[in-house]
Amino acid sequence: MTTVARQVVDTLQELGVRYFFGIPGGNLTDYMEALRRSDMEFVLVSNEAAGGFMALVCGRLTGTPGACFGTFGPGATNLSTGVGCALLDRLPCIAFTDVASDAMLNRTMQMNIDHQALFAPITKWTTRLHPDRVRETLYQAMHVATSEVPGPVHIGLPAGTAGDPAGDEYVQPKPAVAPPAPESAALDRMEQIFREASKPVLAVGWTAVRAGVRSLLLEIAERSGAPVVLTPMAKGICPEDHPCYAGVLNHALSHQVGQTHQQADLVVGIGFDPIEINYEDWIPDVPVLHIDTVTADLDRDRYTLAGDVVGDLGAALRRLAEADLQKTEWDLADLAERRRKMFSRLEPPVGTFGPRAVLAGLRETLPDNGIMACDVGAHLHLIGQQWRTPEPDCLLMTNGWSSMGFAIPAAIAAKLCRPAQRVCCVVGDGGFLMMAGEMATAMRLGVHVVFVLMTDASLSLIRIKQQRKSYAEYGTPLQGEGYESAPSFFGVPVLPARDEPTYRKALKQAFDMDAPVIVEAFVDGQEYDDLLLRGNR
Ligand SMILES: Cc1ncc(C[n+]2csc(CCOP(=O)(O)OP(=O)(O)O)c2C)c(N)n1
Ligand SMILES: [Mg+2]
Repeated sequence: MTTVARQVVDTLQELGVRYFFGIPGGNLTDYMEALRRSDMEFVLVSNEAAGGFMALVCGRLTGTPGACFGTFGPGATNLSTGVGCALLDRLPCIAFTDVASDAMLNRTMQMNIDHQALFAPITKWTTRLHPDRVRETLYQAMHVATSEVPGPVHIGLPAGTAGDPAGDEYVQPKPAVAPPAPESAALDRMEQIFREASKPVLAVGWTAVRAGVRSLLLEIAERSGAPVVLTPMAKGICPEDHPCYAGVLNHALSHQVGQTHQQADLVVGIGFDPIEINYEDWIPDVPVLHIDTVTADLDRDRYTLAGDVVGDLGAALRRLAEADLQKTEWDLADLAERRRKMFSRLEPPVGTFGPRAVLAGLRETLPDNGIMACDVGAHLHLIGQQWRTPEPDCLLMTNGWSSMGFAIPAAIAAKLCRPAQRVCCVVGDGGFLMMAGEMATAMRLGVHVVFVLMTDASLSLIRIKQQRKSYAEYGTPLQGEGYESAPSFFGVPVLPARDEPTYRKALKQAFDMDAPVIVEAFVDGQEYDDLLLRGNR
């Protein structure tokens, strides 16, 4: 006889889940004991939101999500911040919470709220575990979470059932389903529309990264000579020095990227997921050809949807790559000049130590296969355009959910998943305050992550927005009277840097260590003001 708790852990392990992140309530102890005896690892976090972020980063980097957990009520609401991230960043995640027993479900009970209602709008599927259907439920959960479009699932663990006998079950795992091939009429039309355009621009999004279509995409771009613009989460799918590379939408200097896409006579969305930026926010007044696993989300009163190719992205792009494509009318020498101008503005001016210098120093120190996780704020907008990204897995960001606090847990999880690779994190001082407790987690795990803390004493992204409306800086400065930086957080040492040579030395020292370390870069956030939030056109 096996118990429900052991059956849950055995089944997760069979499905390839390696980590279970969370903060226990009393009901979880049976599960934790089962985890202790398994090859999986229970990772205690400081806030359940971090556990959610970590679980989805495991999904991103290994294809198999981690599991995460929060107890009743407040544990579940904390966890929901990570779970929502998995939904809007399209990543698999298996979330568990404690839920009331059948008898107490509709009674008044300490910490008790309706978790099914809480998780319904932020998951692909939410359910309650039944002792007779443990395997069936977990197989279904993994199937739903990993099938396109991937996302989170939630399973409530009814109180008092962990030690019950699990039922005998004769069920098989259900593999993820791949999207079907697009309809052939849609493919014919796609090819015709593409051939008829004289200046198509390829707008590549996050779905293209998941679909692994990098080489097909580059082949189409090279054969047609069409420029490529990327959403931030698609960074790395087209190298920054590629002759067709035009830049990233909606981040630093995106108005300069607009000098290219505003010339287009057709926008070809390739795995373009509007969760990062809507078509209407940047496209010129031209038709859209949308190629994705889901149908186009476009204001059809204002814009023409010339083609909507829904299904397997690889199949659609193969059709284009195999077509007899003519060179389009783009002048790639002009494009190269615009690219050069944009990147030269992103170089740190000599003798300054601002956000650009911090990123440039880190990029030079981090090997090409190193992973950088970044948080949300002004620094992210700069990273989006400035950071050279050799391949998509080397940069972890949230630009669908866009939650501050993502980067620190993301970097810790990345190091757990890819121990042989260098891992660092760029986080603003606001985001750091949100997740400072996870320094204790990093220390306990002993993971070598270099946390680069960008201290500009402000919620800079919001400060810039205040300034654009001529409002006062109110509620955005982070350091009041008596504020002091710390020499260490929970044992993680802080190497402070106020100038370039000290910073470079600190980075070297940090990467030479074998334990978590913070490099705190004190910078003037004014440098962002000219570079960010300049629009897309
Ligand atoms: C959880 C959450 N709360 C609030 C926001 C809104 N927000 C976006 S950026 C930002 C400022 C971030 O400040 P900091 O971490 O210091 O980064 P900086 O902008 O200074 O680079 C805020 C408050 C958010 N995205 N996520
Ligand atoms: Mg800041």
